Amino acid sequence: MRILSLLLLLSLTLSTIKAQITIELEETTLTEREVAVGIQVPWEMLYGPDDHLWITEKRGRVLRMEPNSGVSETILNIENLVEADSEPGLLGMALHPDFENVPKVYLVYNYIEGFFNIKERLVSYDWDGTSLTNEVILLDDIPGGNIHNGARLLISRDDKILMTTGDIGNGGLSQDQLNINGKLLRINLDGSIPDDNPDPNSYIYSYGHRNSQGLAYGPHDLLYSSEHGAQSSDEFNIIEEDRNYGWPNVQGACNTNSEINFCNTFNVKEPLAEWSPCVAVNDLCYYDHPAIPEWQGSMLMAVLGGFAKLPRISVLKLSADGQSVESEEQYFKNYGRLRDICINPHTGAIYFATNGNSYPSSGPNKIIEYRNLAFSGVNTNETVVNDAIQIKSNPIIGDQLQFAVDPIFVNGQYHIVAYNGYLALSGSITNNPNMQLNCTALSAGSYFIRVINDGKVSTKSFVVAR
Ligand SMILES: [Ca+2]
Ligand SMILES: [Ca+2]
Repeated sequence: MRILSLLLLLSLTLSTIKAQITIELEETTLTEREVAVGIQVPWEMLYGPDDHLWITEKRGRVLRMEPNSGVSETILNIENLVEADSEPGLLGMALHPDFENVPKVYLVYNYIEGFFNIKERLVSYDWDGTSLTNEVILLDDIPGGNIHNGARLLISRDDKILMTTGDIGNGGLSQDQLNINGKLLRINLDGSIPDDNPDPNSYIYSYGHRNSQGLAYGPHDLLYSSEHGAQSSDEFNIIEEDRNYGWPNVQGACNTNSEINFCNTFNVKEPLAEWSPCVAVNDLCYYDHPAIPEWQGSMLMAVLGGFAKLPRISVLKLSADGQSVESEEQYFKNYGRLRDICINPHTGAIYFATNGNSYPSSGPNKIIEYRNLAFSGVNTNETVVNDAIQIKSNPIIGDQLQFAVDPIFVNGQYHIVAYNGYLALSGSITNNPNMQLNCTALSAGSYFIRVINDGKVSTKSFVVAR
């Protein structure tokens, strides 16, 4: 009987341990939670200002998932439109920067035209609170291929759509200024060409790319991209307007005789870091949230594994000026291929999407969360106070952000966090519950204020519309 009790206790203990997988950073413990399983190859995953995860499934669906329960609804099914064999599919997604007032969703997918001619298009849909409706084609007839279709989307700080295109297996296209493959495109939200593009008659913003599938802003509003190399030289770049990134003449750094010649002639921008053999670098997300201090100021990069078979999340610690990578730490190597990552702006938790152990994904594909429970109020004495922050004139149009806090937060701290997770502003609440901040540094988009004082915490969302 005593042995039975011991065995029962042991099995209970083991099951408790299994339920609480953790990793230890220097001072922070991150706890795993399986949010959802069975996604049919998640490609893009965003944390929306509606506090839901927005996920594209490569086969042609968009899911909207409640991140605590993992319950999701299919809000768009265009499997009949989407070509999803091999690398093509429903791929990139971005939400309008003022989503609460302009609930538009931008998507990129591949389709078949004529006799198995693969194409790619950029479209917008309207979110009506239940589903995505009213497809509008913004950019059509982009040449696609069985491989290298780019398709990562990001809305720029000045409200343009940034879209990567791949070389579709034909490297010569990347240096051809008359072809939009192998490029980073800059597009107005209505699909027209911005008149301040390098060439006002072209969507092309930068060129010489092979197949870039990671785009994110980092410190000082620098724009970063990841890019798949051929067999070697996966790249991590800073994107500058009208610059040449070398492909197919240059792979990675300019370090062979022919590369050095080409780089000098065509002013090639070299990567900050490169990986050989290729590890298949993918989604990027800048981490500057106070929840995980060890990772602040780092770019998180989802890595599929590639030839090297080394899937992981790479934490790329950036220098203070953002111009170099100081170190790389690797985490989460035992989940198979990792395609995408996003950040919960409230808790600082990260979510990553797994893509199985083999291409294009045998599954099971999961959404996994890692969170510092000590930050978010769990296991601490932090008390959440509701309705303790008032924001004047939300959405914010001018350059002043005015908010009032309950007097219990006077002498506390405030953090203003963007909905993609980066810490935009922070400071002290001194003596006066009425705060007025210069917010010219905040670009259009969704944010929230988090105030904390003496074990009490409160948050409030707002929008900057410019
Ligand atoms: Ca390059
Ligand atoms: Ca090289």
